[in-house]
Amino acid sequence: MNQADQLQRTYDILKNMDFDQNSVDQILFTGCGTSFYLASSAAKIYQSVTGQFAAAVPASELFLHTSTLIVPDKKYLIVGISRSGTTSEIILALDHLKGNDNLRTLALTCNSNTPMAEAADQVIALDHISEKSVVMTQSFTNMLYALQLYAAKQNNSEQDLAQLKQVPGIVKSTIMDENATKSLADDLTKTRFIFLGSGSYNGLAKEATLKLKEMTQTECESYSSLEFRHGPISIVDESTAVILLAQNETAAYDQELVKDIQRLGGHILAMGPLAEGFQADEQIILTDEIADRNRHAVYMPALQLLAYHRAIRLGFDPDKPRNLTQVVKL
Ligand code: F1P
Repeated sequence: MNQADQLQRTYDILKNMDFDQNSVDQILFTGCGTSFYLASSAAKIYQSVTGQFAAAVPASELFLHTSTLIVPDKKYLIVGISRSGTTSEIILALDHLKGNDNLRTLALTCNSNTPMAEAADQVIALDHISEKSVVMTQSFTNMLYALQLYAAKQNNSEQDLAQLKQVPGIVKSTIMDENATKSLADDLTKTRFIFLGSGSYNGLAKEATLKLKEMTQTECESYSSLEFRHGPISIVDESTAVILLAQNETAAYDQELVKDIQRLGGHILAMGPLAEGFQADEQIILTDEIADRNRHAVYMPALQLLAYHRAIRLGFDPDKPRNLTQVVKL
């Protein structure tokens, strides 16, 4: 619930940082688990803001399958993301790539006193985020926001920076509205959850899925929104809840998708800058005063709270997911 204040501190840190221009052929964003889902959104945001090739890859792939990702003679920036800075795979990946003159590294972490931060050429340190929970919540939102500010700075995009500056205030005014997430979380007739988001919002849909899985051990899935119609839609019935991360860019298709799912008995919670008259079972209407590419952090608290309320409703301790520790080590 204190994400708005933390986002403001993240803004102040990024505002005062200078970055080298990236004269590289490709940027690879990498991390594990939540930090990998963050990487997948961040890569798409970075590419759409700067026009420079960017992709995301799980940190393990960088040392297990290097030749599928890194081509000799091309220049790369590796952006390593890790709340703890100590997850085994991210350290192994950076160690494995050390000594390659075509590579530079940028670390994004909530703990700058770590081997990952020491190994990187430059560090974005969000040490004000000291989450005690196993499950990542505000660390995800803040690291995502930091990478959006980074992309806008790299592109000298005053308009994006001005819009991103509004994000902490928008989160502050929307975070207390828990009605839609709580009523869905409390509805025990819904036993199957699907999260849909496309483009840079697909990483958010995957992260929302992981939150629900970690906090409640519910089997749930995520898809790129329209992909859901190509097969997975066959599982929809009255026990299915679909959470759609809508955007202005996808508006022409979002309403039809909702209708298709409702026709099959599915229950829809739509979130985003929904136009007047948009129909869904439940709605969380988010501002359209900032562009799709800058609005991501505003969706996150509601998605995290859905998992939190569901965990409480089911009698689980959301801070103690089964089979998971705060840092996963090999
Ligand atoms: C990432 C991670 C999370 C997971 C759990 C343990 O760690 O594996 O994905 O949900 O919170 O940590 P990190 O590399 O970002 O510290």
